[in-house]
Amino acid sequence: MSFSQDKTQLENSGSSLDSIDPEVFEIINREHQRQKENIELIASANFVSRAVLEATGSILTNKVAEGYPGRRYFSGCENIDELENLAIARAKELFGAAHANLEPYTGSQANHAVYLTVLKPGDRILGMDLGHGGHLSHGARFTMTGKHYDCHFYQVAPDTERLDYDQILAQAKDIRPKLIIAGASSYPRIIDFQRFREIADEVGAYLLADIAHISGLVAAGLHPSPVPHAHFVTTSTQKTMRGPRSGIILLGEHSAPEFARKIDSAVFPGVQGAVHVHAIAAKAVMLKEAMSPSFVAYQRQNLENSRILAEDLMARGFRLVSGGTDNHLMLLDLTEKGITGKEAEDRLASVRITVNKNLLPYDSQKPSVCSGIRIGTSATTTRGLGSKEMHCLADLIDKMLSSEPTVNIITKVRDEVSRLCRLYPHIDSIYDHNGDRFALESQYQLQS
Ligand code: DSN
Repeated sequence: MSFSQDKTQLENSGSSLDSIDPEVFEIINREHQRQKENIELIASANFVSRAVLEATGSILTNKVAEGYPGRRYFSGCENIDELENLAIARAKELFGAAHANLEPYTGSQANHAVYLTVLKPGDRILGMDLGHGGHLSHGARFTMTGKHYDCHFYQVAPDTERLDYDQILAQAKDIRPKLIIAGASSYPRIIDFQRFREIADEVGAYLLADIAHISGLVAAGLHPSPVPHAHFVTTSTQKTMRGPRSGIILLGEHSAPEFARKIDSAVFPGVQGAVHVHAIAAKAVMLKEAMSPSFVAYQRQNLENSRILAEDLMARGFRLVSGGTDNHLMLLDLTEKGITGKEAEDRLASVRITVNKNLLPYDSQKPSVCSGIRIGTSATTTRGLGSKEMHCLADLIDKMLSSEPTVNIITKVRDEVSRLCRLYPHIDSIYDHNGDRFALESQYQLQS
């Protein structure tokens, strides 16, 4: 094929992914179908609005930009500068931050930029143990962080399964880390960031608060904010924030004067190259949505759904790590039910309920098996499921996990999942900016 034929094909292709690449089109359609037919209870999952989806898939993906607004390495960035400045201003306003960097590709990249800002190879980090709720990028030995730095870990207390701040202080005094990381991927309780800062100050460490899971709750004022306390705050944006797969770094008034320029240099050119301009646009839209009263209403319902589901499951004999939840997620210990996390994940998947197996504190199982599962309510709440449906979900989970389900039970649970999915269709979540209600509208149009 000649160059001109190739150009003509590109120009004539219009919007038709189906004609250009039927295989990819078909896979996307199948995934769309899967999302429509499954109850999504993975705690890090969510559904973005049509507006966020449009920004993510926009022509901004064509633009190359490196550096920061007004300081670019390529020309033609006048629109991109305006866009990034808008996103930065919104992030600062929403989180009460003095400085925001919107360029990290992910939450992990944001963490790596913080490490590059304050650490040298071999420096000591104290973060939360992966098996107790921490995150891979906080220093697990097989990761880049684990290989480059001297990583130590605090755990939850054996009796309460909660953070024991006195114990963390004692450990910090012993280890003398240069950086302490507060934040988790599977911790169902409030995190006291002020106390973490006091601990960091006592041992002369910097404090990083990684709020990837709870940033939507923080933005809505439903979890204490780390911005006034931590030297650095990082988050991914696709979980409770309900945005694209990306990251943000925030600095408070107290740390911006010292670290604003350093953190920007650490992101670019320190750990990243060109800006994902389409993701900056999607984050700007996400931030605008998060400023609306409907976002606060959504997060309130998310917390209410989580609380109801947790209480219902406990009433049905499930043991929850730490005895419950304060946020959007919970950890079920399945030891007494006689099944592993892996078996539970598979059993629920067979009736189209999606969860993930999860290590529990002091777990005796290996990570590919686990003794528990993690459940979160962010995605189902976006889809519109409310308190009544949480009672129903507790019943379905109980039927599938409390004993080996019969064929009859599996059929009944599958039917009920289908009914819920039809009742609350896979949606764009469009926010009613005139009121406190979040309204749900039109399905994605991929198949129409
Ligand atoms: N951090 C992982 C999780 O919590 O599921 C993926 O983002």
